[in-house]
Amino acid sequence: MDFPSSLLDALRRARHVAALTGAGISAESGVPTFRDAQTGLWAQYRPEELATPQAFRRDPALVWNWYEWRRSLVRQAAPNPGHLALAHLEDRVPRVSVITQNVDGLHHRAGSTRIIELHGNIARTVCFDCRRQVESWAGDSRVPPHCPACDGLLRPDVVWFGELLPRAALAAAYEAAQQCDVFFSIGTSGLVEPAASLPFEALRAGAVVVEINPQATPLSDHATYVLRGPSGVVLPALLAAL
Ligand code: BJW
Ligand code: ZN
Repeated sequence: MDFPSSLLDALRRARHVAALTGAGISAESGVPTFRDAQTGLWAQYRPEELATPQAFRRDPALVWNWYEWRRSLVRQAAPNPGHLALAHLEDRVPRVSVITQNVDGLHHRAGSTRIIELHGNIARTVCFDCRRQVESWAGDSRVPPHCPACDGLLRPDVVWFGELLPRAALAAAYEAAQQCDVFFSIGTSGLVEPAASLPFEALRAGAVVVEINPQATPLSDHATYVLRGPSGVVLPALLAAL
């Protein structure tokens, strides 16, 4: 795979690289993206319609079971060469910030050290009412189980549409976008705010912005470089070219 020499130079000079990742980076690990049609049991639902507090209020068991199914997919999944290449970029660049919209924890398992999780993590469970984090609900076979503290319903510790992103994570993401030399947007459709604004923030601040995605997105016409292809192929090739 050939890369523009100006891109390789920018990466070799970079002191701080930020990478915004979306569901596409985990696709090659077997974790389905959001805007792909779902399969099997879930084929009749659109993820956008399940990932909301309204959906949870309407049918908590449906939403809980959907997350149980996704938790089982994530448990079986392993980081792919794209996650691993981002982790290894830390050997080349003094500071690498991984800003992820994913809730699957695969960047941690790949060994990245500076990870900003914008939309939470599916492995954690909190109470819908009192927001306490709950570690165990052994013996409670209700679906969803109830909060030991207030009897509210338990839910995954993720950010649904209409909910606020964790304040510290969002602040750290903006800071990384504004301070990095090179900003990657990898495997995200760029449709969901506020994450979708981060590459534009980086552009405004003068960073080189690189999109890695097999498909065009609203960012494509604005990015400094567009690398069309799966991130599990493009990222390792880019690292090797460095
Ligand atoms: C590959 C590949 C391979 C495939 N290699 N690539 C401003 C304007 C309009 C609306 C809003 C706005 N500000 C806020 C809103 C409302 C809303 C929003 O953005 N709506 C839009 C849909 C219009 N945002 C919110 O509500 C956010 N909260 C908020 O802003 O609070 C304040 C506020 C509220 C209300 C109004 C105004 C302000 C919260 C957003 C939370 C998103 N939550 C989810 C679920 C998380 C939990 C879970 O996992 O279940 O996050 S939804 C879902 O979308 C998930 C994802 O993180 C997120 C982004 O999706 P992503 O990662 O981009 O995946 P896909 O599937 O869309 O794309 C995959 C891409 O991969 C594709 O491009 C493929 O081509 C590519 N790909 N294979 C590389 N091998
Ligand atoms: Zn509670």
